[in-house]
Amino acid sequence: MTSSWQCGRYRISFDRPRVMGVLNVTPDSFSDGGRFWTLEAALERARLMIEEGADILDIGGESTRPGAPDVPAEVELQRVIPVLRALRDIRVPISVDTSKPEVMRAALEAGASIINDVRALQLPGAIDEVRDSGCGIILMHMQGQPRTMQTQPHYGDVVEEVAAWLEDRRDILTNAGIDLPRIVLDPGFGFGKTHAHNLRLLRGLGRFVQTGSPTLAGLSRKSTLGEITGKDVGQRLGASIAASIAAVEWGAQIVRVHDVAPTRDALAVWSAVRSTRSIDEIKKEWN
Ligand code: HH2
Repeated sequence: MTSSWQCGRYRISFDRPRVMGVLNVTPDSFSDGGRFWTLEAALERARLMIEEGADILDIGGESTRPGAPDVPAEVELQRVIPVLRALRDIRVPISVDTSKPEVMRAALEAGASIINDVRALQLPGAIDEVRDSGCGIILMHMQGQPRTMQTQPHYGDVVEEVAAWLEDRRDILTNAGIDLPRIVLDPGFGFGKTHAHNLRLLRGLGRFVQTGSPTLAGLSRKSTLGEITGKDVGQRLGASIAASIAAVEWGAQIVRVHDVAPTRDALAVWSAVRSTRSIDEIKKEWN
């Protein structure tokens, strides 16, 4: 198992679970669309998440919620690049959530250290954009495309199929000359998956651990949590924390969340319960 992740000038260690804070600079994201839409609001949100202890920020300029329309590259660039430029000097690595090669190039030039691609670098030219940059890469699995992915997702063995697909994508990258320690895998909760598929994947994260690459889990506020609890998207904090804890318990190294501070608190307590180390050591690790 890779015990750290190489992301440009950063090396993220997995001596404890890492919290990736989500910043959607979009009008239509499923849980926070329109809230961090101006540059000022986006920067305020970014600074708050850093203060709360986010290990990584993930900035997105296109919603990938079920049914979301495609956004032209110029629009995505206008949303994401000014935020990146303004955050250039912050002390945490910034990830950009995009599938478009031209956005990847501009984001890396503007200081991003990670490219998070829900399409796993499948668009023509995407691999070339990231290859020589040294950036970290998140390869996520999605069945179909956002517009239609929830219509009728179908798998034989969802865990095996998703993990094997990600291993194949990872092989394509390493054969193209991208070093393994730059790559993180993500089963893509909610991306062409039913609620049952999502739960099966969560219980099956051990299979992703066996790939030897770090695993990221993004369950925060997602509809499966709403289905279980009957809560609207704004009321899913407890459910999201439980999902993050379950994910790290099953082997995820990174959780992608909208609510950084409560997730960190929960993970610190989880670490203390699981570990035989002293509380002082745990506090040092998390504060
Ligand atoms: N989920 C979303 C977006 N990007 N990236 C990865 N690697 N993993 C995920 O699970 C993931 C992701 C969807 O969440 P959000 O960004 O909050 O919503 P939207 O796509 O509507 O902006």
